[in-house]
Amino acid sequence: MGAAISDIFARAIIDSRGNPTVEVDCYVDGVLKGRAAVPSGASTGTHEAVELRDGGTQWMGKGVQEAVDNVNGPIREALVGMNPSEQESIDSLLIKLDGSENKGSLGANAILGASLACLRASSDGELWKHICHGDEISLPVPMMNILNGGAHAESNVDVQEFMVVPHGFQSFSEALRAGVEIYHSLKTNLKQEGLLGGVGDEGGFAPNLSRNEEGLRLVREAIEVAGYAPGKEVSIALDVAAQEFFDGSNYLIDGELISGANLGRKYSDWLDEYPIVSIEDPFGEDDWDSWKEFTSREGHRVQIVGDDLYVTNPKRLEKGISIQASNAILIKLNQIGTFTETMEVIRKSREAGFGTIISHRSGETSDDIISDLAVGTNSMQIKTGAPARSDRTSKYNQLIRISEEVGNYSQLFQ
Ligand code: 2PG
Ligand code: MG
Repeated sequence: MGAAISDIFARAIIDSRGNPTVEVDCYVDGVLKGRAAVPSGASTGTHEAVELRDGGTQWMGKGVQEAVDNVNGPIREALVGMNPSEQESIDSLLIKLDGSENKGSLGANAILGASLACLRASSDGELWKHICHGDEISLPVPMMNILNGGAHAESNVDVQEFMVVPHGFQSFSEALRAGVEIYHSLKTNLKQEGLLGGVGDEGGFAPNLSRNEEGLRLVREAIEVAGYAPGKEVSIALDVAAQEFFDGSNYLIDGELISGANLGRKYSDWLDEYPIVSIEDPFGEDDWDSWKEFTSREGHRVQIVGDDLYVTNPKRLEKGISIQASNAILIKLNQIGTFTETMEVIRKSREAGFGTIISHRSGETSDDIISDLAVGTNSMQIKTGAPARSDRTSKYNQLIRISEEVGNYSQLFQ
């Protein structure tokens, strides 16, 4: 007789934006062995798996009682008695139990919480070791979002995330230190220019700027002032999240309505001028033609990442691979809803030669599972916000702990 799940229990907790979210506990043979909390997006793709919210007046309509009840009812009933190490069977049972295309019956938030609580319960010791099965691994290069705009900030900046990518280092800890120093130098510079206001949802500063390009200038300057070489040691990554300013035909950026082709040219100008190594969601989630044109023209010199485009969904990814819409994918567990499906998407992306970036959501908890996932799958890149606020630093801090055992640092963008 192997170990058996003896109980599954869910509760509503509060996330980093002050909204309720689902947390699930998994008990094995009467002992609490695994706990997982579910994150939540703001600039969500329409093709994502469904996050069940109660609506109504309580919790501003964002309650998750129904999702919690689904875990404590049908999901618990289905999983009790199973061996927690049978992750694939657990996940396919959860998918079958839900029965819908997009996990809209039980809720992807209910399903993911259960899937990840079982994953944690099945690993004796460090989760990243459990995921990697002894394969060669390295610490991921972090994409650190230090200047926030778009749906994550109350500013006039259209681009959602201006990130620094400290790639030119021998170890994760040196890279992290560079990112932290740049974060502080940006703060000082913004203060001097009278631009320092609040911070956005992911801990980055959220100034009002005359043009989006000003964000690039400020970040490059912050890299220099901190004493690092832009492009050589530290580069820039953007998440444009362009769907947020797409009207179905044109893009409203810098106060002007422009076509996808012209937006692509604007990015090319930025690539000529700034050390940008990665651009995420440069176009809308169904504007495949613009993606394809831009990737064929610029894919040789920049990583082009699909987030809202793919929503970690194997079918959308297949389409993207077949037309070469991008050369990389953002991986978010809650966009698809189970651990097994996420691993499948990572495998498919690798086979196609796509880069993989494991990502947080703008609404987070202290759960640091994405750090273990990034190392365990050897994804080489992680995106998890500013190096500030404990919902973001919990991930960086877990990577510091892992780096005490794993010396290799990602050689990407070298
Ligand atoms: C994104 C994410 C995370 P959200 O667009 O990549 O940074 O934002 O969780 O709001 O979708
Ligand atoms: Mg994104």
